[in-house]
Amino acid sequence: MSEMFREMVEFFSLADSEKQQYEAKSASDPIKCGNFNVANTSNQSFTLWREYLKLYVHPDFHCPHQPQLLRDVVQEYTQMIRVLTRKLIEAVCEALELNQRRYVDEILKMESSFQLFATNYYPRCPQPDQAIGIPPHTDHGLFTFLIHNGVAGLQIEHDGKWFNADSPKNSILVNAADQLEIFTNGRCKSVKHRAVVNEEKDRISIVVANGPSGEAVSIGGLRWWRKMGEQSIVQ
Ligand SMILES: O=C(O)CCC(=O)C(=O)O
Repeated sequence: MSEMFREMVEFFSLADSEKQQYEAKSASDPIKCGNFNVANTSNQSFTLWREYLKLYVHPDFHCPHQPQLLRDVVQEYTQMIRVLTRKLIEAVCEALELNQRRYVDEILKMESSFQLFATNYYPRCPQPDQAIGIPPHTDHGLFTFLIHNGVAGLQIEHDGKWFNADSPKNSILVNAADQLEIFTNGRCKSVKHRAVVNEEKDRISIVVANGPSGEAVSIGGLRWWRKMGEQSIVQ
């Protein structure tokens, strides 16, 4: 993990001219970075205090050429996360007493699953109450895996209140995401979260979002589960 954070620091320390080539032009760019802007939702405006890099890493792998070791560490880490994701899907099926575990992996076409790697750099902020790292949202995909450099900042919403998610350094925090909620017919709830900033320490988080394949036919599970005779999850 320390190698990963070293590479992220190196990326964010590159000259602006180097990073500019990856500046986000469209949401679907396979490599994009950006920084410090304003995000508007229907009823709120947020000042974002962060720099980010986002990469589509599977089924096709995209990565900047600099820093030199970035490619290798991202490839190795995301490959391991894909293995973990498939194991977690199996565990969810087991917990829900689904007998069709094999088919779930097939129907989601996990062999060619969609995977996004993102890293966020939140420098210390002189007025943390006037800005946010990332506004409240839920993630696309099935599971999101998050690690950080030992500085707290992630908050999770529960019953309309925000709680600090103080996961220890060197641990991986796993969030349920939107497609898992759909796929489990609401049994696993997609977690609403946000990142706050602080005035004392720089924070870096690394997030890997894992979805089914873009080729998978609608995982709106109900019809499929009915066909498979899994009444327990349908009800
Ligand atoms: O930095 C964090 O703790 C949260 C990151 C996050 O929610 C995201 O990248 O979508």
